[in-house]
Amino acid sequence: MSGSEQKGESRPKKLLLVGLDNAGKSSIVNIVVKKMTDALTTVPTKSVDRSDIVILGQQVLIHDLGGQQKYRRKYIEKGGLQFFEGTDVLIYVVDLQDRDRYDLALDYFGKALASANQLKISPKLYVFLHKFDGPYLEDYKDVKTRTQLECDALKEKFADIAKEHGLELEDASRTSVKDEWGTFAAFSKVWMSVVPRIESMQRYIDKLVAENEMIGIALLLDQKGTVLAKTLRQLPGEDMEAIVNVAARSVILLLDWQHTIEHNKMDEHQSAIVEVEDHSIMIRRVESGEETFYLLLYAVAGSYQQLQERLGRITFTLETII
Ligand SMILES: Nc1nc2c(ncn2[C@@H]2O[C@H](COP(=O)(O)OP(=O)(O)O)[C@@H](O)[C@H]2O)c(=O)[nH]1
Ligand SMILES: [Mg+2]
Repeated sequence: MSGSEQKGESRPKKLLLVGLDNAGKSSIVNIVVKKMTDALTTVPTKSVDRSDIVILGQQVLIHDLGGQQKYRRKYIEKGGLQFFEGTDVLIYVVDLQDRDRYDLALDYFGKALASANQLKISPKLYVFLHKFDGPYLEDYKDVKTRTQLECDALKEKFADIAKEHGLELEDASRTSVKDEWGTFAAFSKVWMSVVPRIESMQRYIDKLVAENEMIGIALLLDQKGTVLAKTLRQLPGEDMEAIVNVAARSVILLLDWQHTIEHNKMDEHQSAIVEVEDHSIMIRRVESGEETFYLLLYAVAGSYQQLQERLGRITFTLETII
């Protein structure tokens, strides 16, 4: 047995964001950390530079590797290898709107993978095709511009470079700071790979929404208000993303309410309906062993009463899964 993989020891996982300068790495980290954790604070987010978060007891370190030329040289030259050491997940961010530097971006990706090869590590690889917004998005939607084809070709090039280095791309997602939940969703695949429990949670709430027409949104949060999983039903004419934001913010109310109201005031169903900005959101406590989670549901049809009746069964299953 190898000594490097000690059982029961949960060493911190290292996520490395790599990409040229200005690609959007810091912006992505800010969004993800904010979406995961800052539903907790009513104070607007200060520019977070947090790179150390704990998800379900697993410590995750997020390192953002500067992409300016002088640093790029430093990272890939001998001696700079320590930046890649111990990387569990490498997220490569490329600016879709910076077409002039696609080749440079691909080149840097190849060099980063060469460093991984040299260290004999095989991090999970994700590519974020970032800044998928504004004029680029307009072009993308317009078939005549062939931007979609160009985007697919770029993705293929990343996949090919990965293969050349004996690695495989787990996923390539289009992301934008203008779609915060979309960026969060792209990142949730990354969380799943470092914290496998999240995957079963996500699968469960996907199923929950798929099987219950009245549920428009389901979010699963931990006790600190960290969003662990999210599913939403796309409904024409409804801005579901906006409601997700409202729902996530209802956690603030939840925690206030926890502080002011005794636990036993929660009704026998262990649930409560919170009114936030014209929307009713149902929050249900889920106990699993020593841990407490919260399931947030937003009903688009039917009543919460109907939903509540089903919830006993739903949360029971959830408790056994997580
Ligand atoms: N249009 C657009 N601009 C973005 C996006 N993400 C970041 N930016 C801008 O790109 C610039 C560089 O972002 P930053 O996160 O500092 O990049 P980094 O150097 O890779 O860390 C900043 O001016 C951001 O506001 C995006 O999704 N869309
Ligand atoms: Mg930066």
